[in-house]
Parts: sequence; C-alpha cells; structure tokens
Amino acid sequence: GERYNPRESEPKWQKVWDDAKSFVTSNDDPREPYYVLEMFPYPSGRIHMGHVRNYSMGDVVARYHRARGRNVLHPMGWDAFGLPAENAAIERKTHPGTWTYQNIEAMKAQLKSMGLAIDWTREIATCSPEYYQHQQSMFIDMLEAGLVTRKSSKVNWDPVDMTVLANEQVIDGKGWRSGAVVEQRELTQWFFKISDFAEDLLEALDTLTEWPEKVRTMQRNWIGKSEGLRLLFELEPTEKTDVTSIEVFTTRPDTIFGASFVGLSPDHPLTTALAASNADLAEFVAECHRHGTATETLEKAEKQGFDTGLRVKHPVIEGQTLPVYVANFILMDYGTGAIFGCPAHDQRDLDLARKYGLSVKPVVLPPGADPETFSVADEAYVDAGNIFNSAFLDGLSIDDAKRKIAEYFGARQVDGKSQGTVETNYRLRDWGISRQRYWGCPIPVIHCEVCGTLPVPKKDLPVKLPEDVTFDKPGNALDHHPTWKHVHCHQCGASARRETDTMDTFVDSSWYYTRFTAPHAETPTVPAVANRWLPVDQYIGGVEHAILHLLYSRFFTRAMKAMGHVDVSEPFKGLFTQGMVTHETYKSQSGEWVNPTEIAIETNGEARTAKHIRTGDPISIGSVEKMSKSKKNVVDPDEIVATYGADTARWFMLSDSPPERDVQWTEAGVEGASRFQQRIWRLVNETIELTASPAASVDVQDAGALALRRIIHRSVHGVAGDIEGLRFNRAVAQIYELTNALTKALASSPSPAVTAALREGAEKLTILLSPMMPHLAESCWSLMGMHGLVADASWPDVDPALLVDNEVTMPVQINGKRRAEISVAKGTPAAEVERLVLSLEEVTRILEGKAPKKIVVVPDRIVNVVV
Ligand code: ANZ
Ligand code: ZN
Repeated sequence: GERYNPRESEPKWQKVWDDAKSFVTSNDDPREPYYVLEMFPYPSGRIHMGHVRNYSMGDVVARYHRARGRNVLHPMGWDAFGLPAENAAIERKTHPGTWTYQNIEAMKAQLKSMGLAIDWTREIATCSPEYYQHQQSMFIDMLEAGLVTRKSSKVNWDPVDMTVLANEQVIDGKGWRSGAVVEQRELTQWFFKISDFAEDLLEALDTLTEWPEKVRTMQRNWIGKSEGLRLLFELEPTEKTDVTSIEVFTTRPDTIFGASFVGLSPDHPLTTALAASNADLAEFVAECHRHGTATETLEKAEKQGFDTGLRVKHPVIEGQTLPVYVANFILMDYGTGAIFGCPAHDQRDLDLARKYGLSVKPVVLPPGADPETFSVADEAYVDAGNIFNSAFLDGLSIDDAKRKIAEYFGARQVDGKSQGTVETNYRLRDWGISRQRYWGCPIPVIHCEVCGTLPVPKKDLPVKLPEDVTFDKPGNALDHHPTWKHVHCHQCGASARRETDTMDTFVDSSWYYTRFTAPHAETPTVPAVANRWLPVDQYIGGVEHAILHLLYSRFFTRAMKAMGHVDVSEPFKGLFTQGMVTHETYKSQSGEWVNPTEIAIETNGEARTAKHIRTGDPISIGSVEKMSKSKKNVVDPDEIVATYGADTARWFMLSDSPPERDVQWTEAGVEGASRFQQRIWRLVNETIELTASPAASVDVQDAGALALRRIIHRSVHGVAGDIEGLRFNRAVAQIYELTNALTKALASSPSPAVTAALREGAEKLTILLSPMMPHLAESCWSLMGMHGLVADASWPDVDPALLVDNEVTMPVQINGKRRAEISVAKGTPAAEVERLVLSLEEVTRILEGKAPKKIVVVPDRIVNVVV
C-alpha cells in the first residue's frame, strides 16, 4: 500500500467531522453528561506547544468518553480581555478589539488543524458584549446581595502600565509585565467579598478528592487560617496621645513572658496620629511606603523600626514596661495591624531586636536543651518545646500554654473589655477587581452628584466599551474618552459620571465554564442546564493557575449559587495540572540563542554536535529549558503540523512522559511518532489483504488466536483504565505493545483463526488509537470498510474471560523424558492440546514423520508422548 499522507487526510477528516456536526453537543441528549474542559487560551496570536499538550490531553478524554456513550461537553473559548491587547494597540496603532479578534481567528484555525473534538457552536470570547453583559448583570446582583464593596485601600501601582497590580503580580517589588518599580497608592476600589467565604473555601478543599494534593495545599496556605488571640496592652499615660490601649493579634500567646516590644504597622491609626506631630516618624512612614507593602517585598526587606517613645505595661510581668515601635514588616490589613514581639521565637522580631538592642529572652525550651545555658543568637527558635522562664506556664507544651494564657487574659479586663479574645484570622484578602484599563469589562455603575453611587439599571445593559478610543496618552483610555463617562443619572437626572474602572480579567475566567453550558442564553445561565453539566468532570490546565484562578472560580460559583444561577458550590470535580513542554537550548559562539530550526545536529556515537545550517558555524548545545521566546527554544506547532501532521504532534505529546511532568520536545521523538503512524497504516493494510471483511466470531478453540485475542482484550481494558486515570503515556505504551503483537502475528503466516483474530485486533486497535490520532484512525476505519466514522464508534466491549490470566504451562515428556513445554489456556480440551503438541518442533523431530504410539494428556498438568 501507499504511505499514509497526513497532509491530505487530516483536513479531509476535519471537514467530514465539521459537516457531520460530529462534536456538536445537545443539552437535551438523554445520555449521561460528561464535561471536560481545558483552561481557555488568552488570544496572544499563536498557539504554542503548551497549548498543544493541554488540548491533546483534553481531546483524548473527550473522545474517549464519547466512545463510552456519554454526552460529552468539550467547548472552547477565549480569555480575551487584558493588557497585552492595549499594548499591541499602542505599538501597532490598531484597536485592541481588532488585534484580539484577528488573533482569535488565527488561533482558531490552528486549533482546528489539530483536529480537536470541540463543539465550536459554543465558542465564547469574554470581550464580546454578549458575554460581558451577563457579568455586569451578576455584578449588580452581587452588589445588591452585599458581596461587592467599594473601599479605599493601599494598592500596588505600576507607574508604567498605569494600573493597579495584585500582590502576586508584583515580583521583587516590580510589575510583572512592565518591570517598573511598583509604588503604593491610596485608591478607592471595587472588591468582591471573597473573605466572607474563607472558611467554606477552606473546608470544602477536603471534598475535592480528585484534585492534586499540592494544589489543595497551595489553596490552604493562600487562605491561611490561623487561630490566635486578640490581646490588649495598657499604655503608660503620656501626653502624646489619648489612646489608652493597643490591641495586638498573636498566634503565640504562649510566648508572652518573652515579649520585648509592641509593634505597630506604619499604617496603624495610632502611628498616623503620632506622625502628625512627629516629623521623624512621618519620614519613617513615608520611607516604608516607598518600599512597598507587598508581602513578598516585606519578607525580603531589611527589618526597620522606629521607637515612638510610648510604653505599655507588660501584661504578665509586674512592674515591667515594653517600648512601642513602628515596624515596616507589620501589615495593616492583617489581624489588628499591631503585634507584640518575642524575638527569641520569631525571626522578624529577632532581626528588629538585634538592630535596636531589645532584649531576647527565650521562653520555649527545645527538647533536651539545658534551661540554664540555652540561648538564641541569630536564629529564632520556632519549633516545638516546653515553656520555661514563664512563671505559671513553666513546663507546659506550647498548645497547653496557649490555652492556659488565653483563659488567663480572658478573665481580665483592660479599658472595661476582656483583655484577651480568641480569634480566627484568614490571610485571604477581599478580591480587588478594579483595573484602570480600557480593555476589560466595564463596571456597571454611575456616580451621581446627588444620589451617589448607583448600579446601572439592568435594562440598560450591556454598558458597552466605546469603539472610538485613543491610546496616545498613558493611563485609562476609558477615562480619557471625551464623552463616554458623562451621563445623566437614571434616578434623578442630575449629571453623573460613569465608573471608568474595568474588571480584573480573572473575573471573566471565573465563570466561563458555566456560560459554556448555555452560551447563547439571555440570562447568565439556564440553571437547569448548568446544573446538569456542572461541576466540570475534568478540568485540565497549567499549575500556574493553581491558586488565583481556581480560588476565584470557586468563590464565583458560590456567589452564583447564592444568586440562583447554579446549584453547585464547587466548579471543578476533577483537576489535572499538566507539566511544561521543554526543549534543548542552543547558543552561537557569540552567545546568542539560536532557534532549533536553524541548526543541524550530528550524532557520533554518544556525542552530539550542532552546526548552523546556513553558515555552518558551530553551535553549542545547552540545557533543556521550558520553551520560551527569550531562549528561542520554541518549536512552532504550525510547522510541526505542516511537516508531520497533527496526529504525530498529538501522539508525541502524549507518549513521552507522565502528563504531570515536563515533556522534552525532540526531533527524534517526533520522528519516532511519525514512523509509528506509518507502521499502523501498514499493519491495517496488510491485515485487510488477508481478510477484507469485518471481524466476525473468532474460533476460540484455536490456541494462537486465543493468545492474540487475550492481548487485544487486555489492551482494550488497559488503555481504558489508563485514559480514565489520565496516564496517557501508559495508554500509548500499551498501544505500542498491541501493535507489536499484531505485527508479529501477521508475519507468522497466520492460520484462518489467527487471521480472524488479527482482523478483530486491527479494528479494536483503530478505536483505541482514535482519541490520540483521530485522523489516522478515521483513515484506517474507512480502509477497513467499517460502518460510519470511528469518531462515532463505541469503545470495544471486553470479554472478561479473556482478561483472566488462565494460561498454564504443561511439560511435554517423550518416553518419560521432559523434552519440551507448551502454554495453553486453562481447560484446553485434550484433543486441542494433542494437536498443538504434535506440531511442536521438538516432537516432530523425534517422530520423523511417524505417528506416535500413544499420547496421554492430563489436562492442565502434563503431556506424555510414547513413540
Ligand atoms: C507574638 C509572637 C511570638 C508571634 C512568636 C509569632 C511568634 P500567622 O500565623 O501567619 O497568622 N503578626 C500578627 N499580625 C501581624 C501583622 N499585621 N503583620 C505582620 N505580622 C503580624 O502569623 C501570626 C503572627 O504574626 C502573630 O503571632 C504575630 O506575631 C504576627 F514567638 O505574636 B506573633
Ligand atoms: Zn441621581
């Protein structure tokens, strides 16, 4: 037969699937629903190998569950708002929308060339008003339900991108996109009250058993629950302030006897009040602000303090006082914005104490340490031990001491209040969603001079972005627009200003999976439909979204439930985070990165050398790194599809490593995948040369056929299990094994029974392959003259009897001497065993053409031949 030609076959089958609407999913289909989703792409312009890997995996899952008779939802859309579109618009002098929609077209064509089983009728782009009007309407509902607030807060301000950044978008004090040093600014912003759900979001993590443990841990840490004590310290009277006490939050009240100072945040109200009449303190606070208050920055920054001159009474040591410092590492929006410092057992406190000469008194004794000599030098002791140097707490464990001291303070009073109150705190902050950018979902409110801030009436939605915007000035183009923001109040008619902040793009991606269930509905969801599909059975994407995107989506689902749009709380039942795609790196002699397509590699035994194909210059082969533009080690999926076809790319992506690990893209690997494709094609061609009609019942008495069928059925069973467990590389390995077994049988001048088994094998192999190499599978299916499309074929049934490992090996004796052995299925009838024994080479040699005198078969045990 001819070589398989993917370039011809792939577009052909894609058109057939399209015309047949093979992957269009109906919401009314009575079969069991199954929802598989890959994280939708940002339309940056072109798909990359990471997408290829992600979507190949999702497609295998989708096609497999279709074959299993489920009604599969496998949609695709575009996370289409965001800053890069504005930057591109500035660079290219186009509109962000033009750039975005062009990219969507290009990337859609690329995804289509991969042959993905996607229902494109459900495509959504978050930048289209058809989508974001529902987001606006839910925003209004959330506002009315008290889930949205507007408050003034300190924000990370990127002076180059002129926008607010989330803490995690600040890296080493710089903006993640612009690299500019981030400033702190006070801004009035919109917030989603995700912190209302902190406990629920934390507890429900235990129910997400189909999520990777590491992702659940990351979420737990992000929510950061801690149980502690609010504790009042009495101020020594002073004319500097009327304040009489300072409230701190501590998780270590057991260390109170080791307290050596009280610390205030630079933003603490008492700090602000004191700074009003203390220029040095005001300068210290300003300096702290210049350095930023992002958690990460603070952890790295040198600990700085300012002695306010105030003193508090030590709450447990009679007659002792403690100084009150303002310290740069204390956040205002956690706990009470004030702490007590115990330098012996907290590193930050220790750094501060060493710098300003404060006392360091250990109160937790490490197991086995000597209480007389134990001391803390430069490293705080933060581990377990028993309390000492602490009067009535001495000898207790940390936990027991915490309980005892909480009771002690609970029973005392300061300023007419209980001195100590047990309290739970969460690190999780409310979600600031305001962005000062044009290319995002407008926040649907107006600010009226008379009525204040009002939501836009729902009948006036969507609040559309104006088309005629310019980006000639830095900042928010929406704010610069000459007319857009000037409106009249719908309530009183007075002049009003539209909100010009747009929503964080994480809002768009927090509910798109719900919208896919009814993408054209006039309401955000059709609850009955959404409830049928949700939660997503299998969500697949990058681990970089393990915290924010997933947490925001979990919050949003809860909010949507509260508003009656869905009836589930958790959006994603199964979560899988895939590894990255890596490639070797190459450098020219002048130290420039060189793309893999520009070099030729020569292999000499173990040694590999590289040369530039045009210039012939030697190139050095460097380490294997994540594909990135900066290292130029990127392989373009388009080129791979054009050279080898989509199936080869898909196969290689699935075959080489466990899907949660990184996969190294290599030329040799792709070529191997491409050769395998041809092998399958040959195998099917040669099989139909032997038998052109579809598999009928196979003679189960025939041992050779039985052995082959056993391999076939085990493969069907095993590949199914591996796909369900998302062990794609193992599924691939099993398909290789099956192919080898079939090839071997084909080469062994097969009997009619074996030929029939071979035919069965070729058909089943084609179905097993079809989730991974769907185009090749269609070609094989049609070549074999099978009915319909393999895309519509059912996953093969498995004969359970063939899965049981019931082979027995029987020794074969000739005249009482062991000469050979034979493997047959348990219970093989004596006549069949006799027939097989007589065809054994060892036996025919001794018989020399004569018939044996007698053959005794003890089934499943032994064979005796008498000659
Ligand atoms: C006294 C103490 C002694 C503390 C000791 C720790 C160790 P988690 O567990 O993360 O909740 N803290 C409280 N509020 C703070 C704020 N706004 N900014 C910075 N630090 C703050 O951390 C709670 C601990 O962090 C608290 O317990 C407090 O210091 C500090 F040996 O109190 B601890
Ligand atoms: Zn008004």
